[in-house]
Amino acid sequence: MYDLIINNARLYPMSGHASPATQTCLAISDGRIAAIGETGEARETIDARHACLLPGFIDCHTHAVYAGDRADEHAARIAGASYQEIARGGGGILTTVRAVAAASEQELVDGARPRLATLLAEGVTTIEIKSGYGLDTANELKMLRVIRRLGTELPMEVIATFLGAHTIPGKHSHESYMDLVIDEMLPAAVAEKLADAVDIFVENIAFTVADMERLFAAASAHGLKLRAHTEQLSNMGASARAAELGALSCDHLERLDEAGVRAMASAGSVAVLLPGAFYFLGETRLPPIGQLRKHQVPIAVASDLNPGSSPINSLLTCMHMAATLFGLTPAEVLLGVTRHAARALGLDKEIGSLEVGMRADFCLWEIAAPELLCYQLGGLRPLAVYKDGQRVNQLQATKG
Ligand code: DI6
Ligand code: FE
Repeated sequence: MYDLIINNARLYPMSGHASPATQTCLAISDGRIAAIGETGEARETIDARHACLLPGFIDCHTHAVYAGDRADEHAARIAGASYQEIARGGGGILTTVRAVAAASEQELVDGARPRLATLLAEGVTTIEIKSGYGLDTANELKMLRVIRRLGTELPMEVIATFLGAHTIPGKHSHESYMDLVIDEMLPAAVAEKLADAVDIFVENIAFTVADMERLFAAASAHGLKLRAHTEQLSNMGASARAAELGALSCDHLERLDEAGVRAMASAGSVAVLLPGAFYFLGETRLPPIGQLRKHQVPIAVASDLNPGSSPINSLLTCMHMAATLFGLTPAEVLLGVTRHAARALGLDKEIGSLEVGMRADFCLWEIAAPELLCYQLGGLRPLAVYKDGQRVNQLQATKG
């Protein structure tokens, strides 16, 4: 006796490719996929009426916990200032750091909850959220606790990434800040089990490749997964080194060169592309999509939701941008928010595709084909969202 059977679905398992399966039913027990293509007895049976059934989407790179906004900096950039100029002048990330310091844990939870609920309503069942607007031990831990609380308050999987190395607060030298991150913040986060991974912003306005090597050595010793923001604004050779050191993903990558692509390919590191930041910062240089394809680097797509470079509370919008701005095929985009996004989180045995034994995180979409999700901008919502086999949305369907 299964817990749930979904019949008459057009199944898109996203295991290896983005094509539909020949089977039309999915059986669920104990929150996991128990069978594909076999019917039987179940406590509940649902007729999907030929809706498309896809894995729940995974937004594998966000900064969704923050306070305040940066609309004035947006206006300054429209008037000609660059993101780097604003950052060097004490604005940018530091503007949000001040707002987060002034906010309580409860205020941060209350601010982030509707952002996550909006993503959930779009079919996002797993979200990764980074700290990085604390930049001192108390505030980094506060952010990480907020991220953990969101995971208990919402029916979503929330993955916490420690990004203490986001930028250098004014009162610190480069070295003294890295000492604080590695010797104080990281062990404290580990002691409270507040982080699943570490990340670092390797950039000419932030941290060096040598800083990343130090952080990764310490984080690996604590058993954390490794991620890195690399080659977004300048080419520092950081992706190649991150991949060699075992980073699950390198993210942004507009300035990645072929040597970096090769290193990522041989290490199996995922290229996480963030078209929302490309769009919002008015970037013109594209990530090297052709080379990523040529060397078969798995590509993921995420929202980068944050108040400075991607104030875009919609993974579907970023999926559309990945197709229209980056030229990814709809199949690449769909794998980028399912299987490859799971791999960027090190969770591809659990989520991101529909295979027997994996978690029953999936959505029903009343659309002609999943390609519609990269084609139509706005107005698309899944008919039903299931997390661990439980229905977690109660929304009206929107037909594409
Ligand atoms: N790269 C980004 O695009 C975000 N962080 C990062 O390392 C921007 C964060 C911000 O501007 O608040
Ligand atoms: Fe980011």
